[in-house]
Amino acid sequence: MKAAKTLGQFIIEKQTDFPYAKGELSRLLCDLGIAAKNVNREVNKAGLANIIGDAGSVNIQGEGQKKLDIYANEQFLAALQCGGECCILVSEENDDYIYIDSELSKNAKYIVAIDPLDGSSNIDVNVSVGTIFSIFRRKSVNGRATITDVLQKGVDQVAAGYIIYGSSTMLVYTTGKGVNGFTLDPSIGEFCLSHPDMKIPVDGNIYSINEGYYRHFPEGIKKYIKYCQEEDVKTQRPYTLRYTGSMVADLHRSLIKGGIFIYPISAQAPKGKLRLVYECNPMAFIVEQAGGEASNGYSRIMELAVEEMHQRSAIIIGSTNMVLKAEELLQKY
Ligand code: AHM
Ligand code: MG
Repeated sequence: MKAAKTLGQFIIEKQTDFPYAKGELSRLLCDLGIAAKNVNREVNKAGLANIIGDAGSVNIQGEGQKKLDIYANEQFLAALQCGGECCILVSEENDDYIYIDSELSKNAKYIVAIDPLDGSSNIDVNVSVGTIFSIFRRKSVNGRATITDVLQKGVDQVAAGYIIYGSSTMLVYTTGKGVNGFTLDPSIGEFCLSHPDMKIPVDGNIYSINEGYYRHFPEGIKKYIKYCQEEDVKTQRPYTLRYTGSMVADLHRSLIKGGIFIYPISAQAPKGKLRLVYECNPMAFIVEQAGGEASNGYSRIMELAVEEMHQRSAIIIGSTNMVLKAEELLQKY
């Protein structure tokens, strides 16, 4: 029997896609994989240890932090500090960006933006959660990297990925040459290539949106929801609704089966809820690389100007034909 390729082996093998690569991005991706394994271990024993529930603190977005949000944030920060390839970390859990000041990182070129534990309210009820990461190369050459290095558009990402802590744990990433998925084999403690060259179906029949906020959505989104619910054999409508409250889980399903995920602007969230830098952009990079689309309804997500680290955006993302239809109705009404 042929042994499965591990994440580490795959990353090193793919380094030749970038002829001038010195292995720094490869090492950075491996560091993120190690932190993911630590977080996975804690997520898996959440019910046993005293790590479920609120930490009693609030992050910059005014959201209550879970103990595991903080643990995951510390794990990723520690891995990047030890690795020496990252000069700045931007995290959903920290108001400001963090300089990685270690002797090892004095020549580090990369900036990592991360949502350490997305969908963390689902931890207490054993529903899948995830980690989302985005990687940029700093633009400035000398001195400390600055806020300008941090505020880059999605199109400038050099890599992005997510980890889903689900019925199995998977790491999915892209460096701009397709998307590959790795499943954690707990018996050897390694992520192994299980989903090579992932492609999102062009069409789908699953839609994912928090319909509880229906009354507060823009007219075009209401029209799209009604379109999803209409009977039409040719387009397999009515579509099925699936919404977990974990974007990583909902998008992972869309990537594999086809589908659309929408978090629009609404009366309560006039700029949308999800964060552009460490939620929308990395997911947009992955979905586009798998052949899908990601927009805010009017413009491509990855081309949106980034004015501040914790900026929010509406997002319509998934199978191309579904995204195009939702955009069409949003723009019409
Ligand atoms: P979080 O990063 O604070 O966990 O919030 C992001 C999550 C997404 O994973 C999910 O799609 C969305 O928030 C759910 O929000 P809502 O409960 O408003 O539908
Ligand atoms: Mg999140």
